[in-house]
Amino acid sequence: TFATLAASGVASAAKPLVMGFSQVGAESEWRTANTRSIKDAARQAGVKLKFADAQQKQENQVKAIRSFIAQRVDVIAFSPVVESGWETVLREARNAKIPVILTDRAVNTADKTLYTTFIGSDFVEEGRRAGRWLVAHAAKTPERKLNIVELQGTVGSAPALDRQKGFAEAIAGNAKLKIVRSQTGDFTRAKGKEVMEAFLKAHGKAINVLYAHNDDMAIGAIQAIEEAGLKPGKDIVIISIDGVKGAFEAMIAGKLNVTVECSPLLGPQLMQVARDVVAGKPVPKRIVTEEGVFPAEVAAKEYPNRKY
Ligand code: GYE
Repeated sequence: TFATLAASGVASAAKPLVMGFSQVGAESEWRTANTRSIKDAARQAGVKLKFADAQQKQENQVKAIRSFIAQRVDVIAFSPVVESGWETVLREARNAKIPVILTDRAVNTADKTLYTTFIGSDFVEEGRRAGRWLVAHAAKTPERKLNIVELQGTVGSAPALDRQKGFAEAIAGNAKLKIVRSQTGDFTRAKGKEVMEAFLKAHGKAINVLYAHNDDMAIGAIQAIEEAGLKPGKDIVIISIDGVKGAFEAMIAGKLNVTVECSPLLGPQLMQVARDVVAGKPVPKRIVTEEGVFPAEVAAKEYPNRKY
């Protein structure tokens, strides 16, 4: 197993643990906070971090992982941009006896022994939370039908697939709620705005609800909605995910209705788990982040407590 293999190569007190980390990119406020958390936690834990930004491209991540293997780092951690296509490179890491920790996003390899553990959120549950909020909201509105448009995250990424699934599950069977359009905005503000403009062109005032897989796309869409002469948060109810400061600001301004929290502050946990893995200690296969739901009504009160 990794544990026994890794134990033989345990970093001595004099030699700091070396971690290669391949980050998705810098596509959102969430990601910026995640990168900061990882870098700060590494510094505090005395971990030597080799950090590579993949600019949302799987091929760049594969290259980075291969370079970490060539450099013989103690542990590799990464946040996979998409779920599939990792078997080959993960086998190379295993052959080199370097343990791999997944953070934030999951892979869908059949062989679960290709990585040691996965630290991150339950994205399906986040989608359900968003859907449940809408079901409760819909029960209080007089309209007979609510048309929903969905801004999806990066195609093939775990959070896009899971947030779509959880939301669909939570609204299924509610005759009032219907998704009329669903398209990717790649988790960025610019794309969120662009795709929302297209949604508005096609459906205009018929759109009642926007479900965005992250806050940044919602913030981009808010601009598009305002430019179309409509009131975000009122004419179109907006639900998003992450809980970044920008979302709280939008809620305080009355332009966003609710954000479902997804914590990017995974750094301290990652460093602890990396130490345990390299020391040969057993670690759980799945470590789930704890998070909540923040409707606009509590935004002003919660804002000062937000850490990202
Ligand atoms: O929600 C989004 C970011 O993987 C959970 O990636 C992460 C997502 C997050 O771009 O803002």
